[in-house]
Amino acid sequence: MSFNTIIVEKKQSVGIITFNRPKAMNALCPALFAELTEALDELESDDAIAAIIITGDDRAFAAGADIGEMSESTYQQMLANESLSGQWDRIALCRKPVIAAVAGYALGGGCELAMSCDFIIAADNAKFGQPEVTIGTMPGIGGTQRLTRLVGKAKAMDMCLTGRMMDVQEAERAGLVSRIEPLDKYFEVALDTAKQIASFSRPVVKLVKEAVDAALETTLSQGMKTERRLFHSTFAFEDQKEGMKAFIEKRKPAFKNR
Ligand code: DAK
Repeated sequence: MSFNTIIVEKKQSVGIITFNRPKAMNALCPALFAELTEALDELESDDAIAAIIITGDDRAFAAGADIGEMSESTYQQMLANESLSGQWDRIALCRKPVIAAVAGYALGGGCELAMSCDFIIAADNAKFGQPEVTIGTMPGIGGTQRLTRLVGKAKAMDMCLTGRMMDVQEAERAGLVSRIEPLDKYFEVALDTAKQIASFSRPVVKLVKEAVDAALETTLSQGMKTERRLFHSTFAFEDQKEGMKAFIEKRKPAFKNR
């Protein structure tokens, strides 16, 4: 796969997408959204890939939409672009686990893309924010919705209304980030984590992801029912038999993804 705004690599069973517009702090131009979508389509359909990492560079995961490209857009154009909404939500629609490995700035659309991953492993220099209000607009691809679900109303309002950034410690305390790692290690940790997830039974991983996602979409009692049914269905997999048998026999399981 060859792209201009991203780099796509495969390391064992992990697909890695790296934003590659370093001069513009990985600002998200339309070409990048299109390439990100194409890369995710390809990685999702590749049976050799079991988990995906999305990352940027040490200075920026992504500093938001490309303001230069967006500045002269009209209401009519924005509305017409709604047909591209599948691109902006492509990460969230991915059925394979997606980890955001974030260093530096994750602002505006950058923060929104990181939040649409399954979880965020961040470097100790990471900063998160929804600064759109400071440039006369507002979040448009999930900032007011995902951030509120992740960190609660008080912090989401604070960030969206003032545009202030959260440093990584605050982001971890608030529940936006799952782990903080030193800048020279965060990617390695994300890769090891993706490999660990990839070593488990793929259909089981898929159900786990589906169940956790359901928690944000439904009531507690409905979510509990969904979880119970998905739990029951793991007993239809050979991998459940193998996993438990391996535990009893004190050996590593050999999952077959079925
Ligand atoms: N767009 C374009 N260029 C950007 C950029 C951005 N968002 N962020 C940084 N750059 C460029 C700068 O212009 C500069 O370029 P040169 O001058 O060197 O050519 C270079 O990156 C380095 O930036 P700075 O010189 O500003 O570096 P600093 O270290 O001083 O500051 C910063 C770093 C990240 C704090 C600062 O650059 C900054 O505040 N950037 C803008 C952050 C921001 O406001 N982001 C939100 C953008 S709005 C949607 C799709 C997407 C979105 C919404 C809807 N749909 C399609 C529905 C998303 C919207 C947004 O994200």
